[in-house]
Amino acid sequence: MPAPRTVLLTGAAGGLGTLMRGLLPAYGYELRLFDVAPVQGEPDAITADLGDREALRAAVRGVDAIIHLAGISLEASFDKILRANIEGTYNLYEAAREEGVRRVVFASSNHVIGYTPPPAPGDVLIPIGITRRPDTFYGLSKSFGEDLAQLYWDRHGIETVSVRIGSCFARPSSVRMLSVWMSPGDGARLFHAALTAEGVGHTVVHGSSDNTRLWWDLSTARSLGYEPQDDSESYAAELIAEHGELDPDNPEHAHVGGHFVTDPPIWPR
Ligand code: NAI
Ligand code: 15L
Repeated sequence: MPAPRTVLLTGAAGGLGTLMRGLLPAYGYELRLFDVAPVQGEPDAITADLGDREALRAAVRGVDAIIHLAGISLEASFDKILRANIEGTYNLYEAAREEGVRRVVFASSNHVIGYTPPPAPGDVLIPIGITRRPDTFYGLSKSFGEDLAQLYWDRHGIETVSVRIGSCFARPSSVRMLSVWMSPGDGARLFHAALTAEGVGHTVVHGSSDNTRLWWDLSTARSLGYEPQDDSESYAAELIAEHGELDPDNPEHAHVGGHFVTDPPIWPR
């Protein structure tokens, strides 16, 4: 596969999309931007909903690869998740198939395995193949996205790297994030590896920095060529002084999904 150059970035107006708009061009990518919200300072960005199949098809036409970040990024009602994350991701893969795009990087989430307990210090890290235990309709939609990616690889030969992102923000803001944080710089390194690694088929990876308190195994991500450079530990003293250590008897702390596990479900539909 020739190295991709033109990349469609969906969700370009969001937090992660904004970080990646700043970082990915340094790797030589030309980004085409897509979001239902206007992208500030980017008059050429495509403003459309993932439900608009014609707009999506035009958006993917001619790109070498897609980084799919668009969607609802937190828990929401099932109907909203269904439209944006489940149908929206299906629409994206259909557009990729129709237009011959061969590589997708899918923003999956740690909430696919949110009910998993964190490993105790010294225990084996959580492997990528652990049974999925979504903690929300949101996590369930990311699990669907991973299965959709597998189907489009097996049936249509579209390759995907599904990145189960921990927390990708400028800096960690909770003690939990000391374990799951992915620095923006490491996020860009991982997306670049996911765009360029050869023969990925459908590969699922955990997405984090090389944190001292890491909960999951990054070896699958490393096998793509990802070499994380950052560690959240430099924020540990400050965050622990403010919030205290995680308490394994607190249900929010006893699962990797954190408050997603304990927040009340969002009803009605
Ligand atoms: P965000 O909520 O800031 O950005 C999501 C973007 O998607 C928004 O700009 C929104 O307008 C757009 N969007 C939502 N529904 C849409 C639709 N129907 N059509 C077109 N655009 C739509 O979220 P963030 O933090 O930037 O996350 C980006 C992606 O990465 C999301 O898919 C999220 O689930 C995933 N992710 C992010 C993590 C993080 O730490 N930031 C962790 C795990 C996963
Ligand atoms: C996610 O999947 C969310 O999109 C993000 O906003 C964070 O909440 C992150 O997970 C997390 O678990 O910290």
